[in-house]
Amino acid sequence: MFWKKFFRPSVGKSIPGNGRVSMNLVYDEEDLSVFDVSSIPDAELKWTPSICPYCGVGCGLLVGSKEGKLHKIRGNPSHPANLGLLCAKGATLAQVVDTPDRLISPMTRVSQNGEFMPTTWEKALSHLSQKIQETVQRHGPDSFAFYISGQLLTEDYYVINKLAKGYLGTNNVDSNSRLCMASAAAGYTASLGVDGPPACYEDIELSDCFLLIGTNTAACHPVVFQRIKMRRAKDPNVRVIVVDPRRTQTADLADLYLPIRPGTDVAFLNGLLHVLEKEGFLDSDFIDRSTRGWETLKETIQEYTPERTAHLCGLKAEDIETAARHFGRSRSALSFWSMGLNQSSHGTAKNNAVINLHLATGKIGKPGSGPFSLTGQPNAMGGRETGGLCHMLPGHRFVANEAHRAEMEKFWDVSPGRIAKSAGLSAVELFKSLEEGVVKIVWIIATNPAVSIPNLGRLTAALQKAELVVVQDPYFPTETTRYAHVVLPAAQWSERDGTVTNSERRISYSQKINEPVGQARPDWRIVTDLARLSGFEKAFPYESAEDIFEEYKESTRGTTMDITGVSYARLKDCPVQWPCPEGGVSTARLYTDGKFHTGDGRARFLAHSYKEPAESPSEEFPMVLTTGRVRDQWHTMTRTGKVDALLKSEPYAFIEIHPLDAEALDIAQDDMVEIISRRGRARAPARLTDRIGRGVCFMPFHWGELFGNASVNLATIEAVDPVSKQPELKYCACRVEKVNERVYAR
Ligand SMILES: Nc1nc2c(c(=O)[nH]1)N[C@H]1C(S)=C(S)[C@@H](COP(=O)(O)OP(=O)(O)OC[C@H]3O[C@@H](n4cnc5c(=O)[nH]c(N)nc54)[C@H](O)[C@@H]3O)O[C@H]1N2
Ligand SMILES: Nc1nc2c(c(=O)[nH]1)N[C@H]1C(S)=C(S)[C@@H](COP(=O)(O)OP(=O)(O)OC[C@H]3O[C@@H](n4cnc5c(=O)[nH]c(N)nc54)[C@H](O)[C@@H]3O)O[C@H]1N2
Ligand code: SF4
Ligand SMILES: [Mo]
Repeated sequence: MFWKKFFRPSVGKSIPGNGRVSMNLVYDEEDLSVFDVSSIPDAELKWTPSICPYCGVGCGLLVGSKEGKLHKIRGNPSHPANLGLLCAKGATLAQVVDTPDRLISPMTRVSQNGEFMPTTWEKALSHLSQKIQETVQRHGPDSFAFYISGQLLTEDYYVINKLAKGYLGTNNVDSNSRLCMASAAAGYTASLGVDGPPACYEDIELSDCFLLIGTNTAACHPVVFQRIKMRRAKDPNVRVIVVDPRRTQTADLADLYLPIRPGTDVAFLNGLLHVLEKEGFLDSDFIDRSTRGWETLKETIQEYTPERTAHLCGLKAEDIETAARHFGRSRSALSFWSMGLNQSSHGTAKNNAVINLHLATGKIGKPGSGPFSLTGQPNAMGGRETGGLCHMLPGHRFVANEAHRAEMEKFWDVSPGRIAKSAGLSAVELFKSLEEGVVKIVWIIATNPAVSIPNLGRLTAALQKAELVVVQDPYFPTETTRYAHVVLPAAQWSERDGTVTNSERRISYSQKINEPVGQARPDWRIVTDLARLSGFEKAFPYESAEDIFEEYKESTRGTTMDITGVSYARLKDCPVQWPCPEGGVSTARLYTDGKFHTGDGRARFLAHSYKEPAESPSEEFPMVLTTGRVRDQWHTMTRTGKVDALLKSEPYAFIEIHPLDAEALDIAQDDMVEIISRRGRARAPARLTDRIGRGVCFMPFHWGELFGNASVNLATIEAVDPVSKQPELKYCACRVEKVNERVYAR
């Protein structure tokens, strides 16, 4: 294909197989034409390399455009993340950029019932700047907060953090990554010394065993799943273990599928380690040389016999033994996980428990081995690097660390003591502070909390108490703009340039392809303009995303994620994995020397016992509600919800329930049912399936008020993990009831 010339091959080899799969989860170069909505021949289009703005796989794209309009999307065969493969979401991106609901001008609310009037950028930003300064003066810096997103670019994050933490003096910058990767970040930091998955995608082709726990990889990271699938097809000795309360598309690939009782993963992982120890699969040299804390952990796992673990997790003892043997006997093993572990009131413990398996067997820092959290959003990793959470500063630094604060104060050229000493408000805390009237102004960028936060009824009511809500989004309306006083039109994906870091620590450059719709502006530009209007012209001199990147990368010099060797020019040639210091090379794997960033160089075994989730089923609420995603929709549907090809597979929200539970509740297939929890209720047609365990129901969270009004987050709980502050979106008590309403759909 002629577009191959756009990128120099960077890995020098391609994935075996032709990328075609029976369920059409993933498409290769030629198959992608099924998504073409344009008949313009390829040769007449200009092909520009880009990066998919959806999931953390970080696929490279080639975008075919003509006269500023996008027409076709292909996988970039030379991008090391996907080597030409794409899923349907990436393949239909050309259809989501110029939609009739693009926000084309800043607007201010003019009436109580939600009418907005266009205004100019100048007026909107000077009003905001004035209001923020007044409020900060009157109520202190912590009366202001940014609530941002893993879908921003690294450059956006950096500018927002610098403004808030360095110049306004508040650490109230948190992101939807708090609902997503916070437990993984906290888990890595506690176990290994710093955040960041040690393995890389190439390890998939080198691994003999895959433990997929709490991840529906087939639906949510389809291209990674395809690579796993091809690896397994190639070698009959490869073993795939899937641990999920639902028998998902991912579980269909498993040699061993374990339908775990929701919330019991710590017990399960301790149980695996128990068997690994008893059956002599541990790497005692590695334990002696490279770790601390084994004796305590060894004591903890004693009680997790296969029988007791099986009882706690609702599994068979022999399956737990088999899983441990697959893991232990394999030459190399990768563990993948995502929200099934992270979104829990014990999410950090679950992360530590997976990492323990790899440390105890020495399966880390070696080809084909390692713990490997799958990042949800395209640049959630970039957020973790730039300090995009309320307890962090750029370059893996922490707000609570005096030396780190001093380094950043010097770097940002602000007076000593300017950066506040303690962490700001994390996502759920932020909404509670709005409720209490402590935070008066919230500026929401690239996230749609009026669909995505837990206990939606309570937390969105809190938004109504704010004096000023600013929402910066490419689209209008969204569920969240309903609460806004000011809306700002953001340029999106193809309309701006900058960098993102994917799940394997790989930084890619995403190029601008077309001009922003209307008056939309890149996020970094909007925040820079605001900073300048607020009297910080000198500190915010940026005229391009590259200016910001050059400053930011200098802040990483000498840190565990040093990227001083990275430049836009280098990234345009080939994306690189951090660390990549000046004069250095891209780093595929971390900890290859068995030394960790813990001070003494040893990783930590962290021992946790199984604890019950925040809310247990009761007589009134006897079932467990778990939530998640479907393959062809992205979050709150502001983009994917407008693409016919993507709506075909799942046009409506649904509630999965086991046929025997349904029978007891007199519920038939497609009956309208309601999930009711202590907090609220969500309604959708019932889907009877034995792919879900007894006593559990599942509902996707995509369909908010504007897309069918089936917000499962009206029922979810805002309980959080004590370390990561990540909410328990995967577990709460509920009951399911039939609603006497005819379903006309289907
Ligand atoms: N199609 C699609 N892909 C996406 C996204 C999207 O919206 N749509 N979003 C992206 C983002 S931001 C993220 S964070 C990722 C999320 O990717 P995933 O984490 O793979 O997705 P989820 O569906 O949220 O949850 C994964 C699985 O966890 C299981 N689970 C629930 N409770 C438990 C439990 O207690 N233990 C275990 N072991 N498993 C449990 C659920 O049954 C579910 O199948 O996907 C990314 N990719
Ligand atoms: N029940 C339940 N709830 C969940 C989850 C779950 O598994 N279950 N998962 C949680 C997780 S892991 C996540 S990541 C969140 C995701 O939840 P959200 O972040 O709320 O979901 P999105 O729909 O991705 O919202 C992104 C918003 O940014 C806009 N946008 C897109 N590109 C740009 C841009 O370039 N600039 C700007 N300014 N805006 C842009 C989009 O139009 C959209 O309005 O949901 C969380 N909520
Ligand atoms: S796998 Fe993820 S990054 Fe790749 S095309 Fe699909 S959504 Fe985009
Ligand atoms: Mo996420």
